[in-house]
Amino acid sequence: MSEATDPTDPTRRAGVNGVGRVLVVIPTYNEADNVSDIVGRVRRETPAVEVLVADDNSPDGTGVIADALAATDPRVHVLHRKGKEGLGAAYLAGFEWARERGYDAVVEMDADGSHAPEDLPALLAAARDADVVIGSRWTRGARVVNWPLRRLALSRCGNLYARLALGMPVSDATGGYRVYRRGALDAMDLSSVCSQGYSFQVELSRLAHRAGMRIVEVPITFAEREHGSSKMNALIVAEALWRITTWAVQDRGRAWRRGTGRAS
Ligand SMILES: Nc1nc2c(ncn2[C@@H]2O[C@H](COP(=O)(O)OP(=O)(O)OP(=O)(O)O)[C@@H](O)[C@H]2O)c(=O)[nH]1
Ligand SMILES: [Mg+2]
Repeated sequence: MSEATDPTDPTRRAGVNGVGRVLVVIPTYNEADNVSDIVGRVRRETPAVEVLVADDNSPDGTGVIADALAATDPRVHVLHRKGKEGLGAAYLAGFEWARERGYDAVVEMDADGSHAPEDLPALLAAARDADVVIGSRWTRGARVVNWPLRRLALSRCGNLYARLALGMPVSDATGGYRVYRRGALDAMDLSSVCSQGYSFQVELSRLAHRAGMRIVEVPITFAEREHGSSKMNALIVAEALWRITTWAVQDRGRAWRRGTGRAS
């Protein structure tokens, strides 16, 4: 039995101080130029964590590269999915994989290098006293590097809208660099999640907020990807706008029914 599959192995049980066993889930679609670099950086930066690459059968062979990484490092795992179903579905599958195997916390991280593994120790340190940690681009001390003005504007406006519409005290509700403690995953009704793209992050922020989870934001340095291409498109933005508006209307309806004494 290898170190990574032996539950009695002391180094494996120890995990990250104050947090426990941590699985970093990295969803990939056509990230052949990035996957080795990001997995290597995560493992070097935080040797106590394990990594799960959740690949949607990328035509560029990302899954094959990930398999080669897993073959040489027992703390790297690969979840091969049938085809492209969106970031949200890949994360939910990764969360389920982690829960089935008893991890204490799950990290969300993009494969394209936008989320620096060098920031991970700070996120994990914050997770000792939080249910959810969000690596934030829009909090004091954060930096956004090489992003075109139109992307900056989109992120700022999207976050402002999400915060006002949903009443969440979160500065970067669309950010995808996060830590969820196991208790948070258990408390949030993940079976209700319907987002596929960007709005997945907003939806999970909302679920965590509604479940009364302690959400802490940590400043990160976010950099534009250098290799490969973005999967962001107008449809993903439209989905986010539509869903945030729908949730805001539902929340107000619920508040109104509570105020008038009708059941929600
Ligand atoms: N498994 C899986 N991963 C995906 C899918 N779509 C995007 N990803 C991954 O999700 C992460 C974020 O995707 P990006 O294309 O970088 O999108 P983004 O970060 O929202 O947008 P940019 O800021 O433009 O890069 C990357 O690791 C992608 O490979 C998908 O359908 N399935
Ligand atoms: Mg990206």
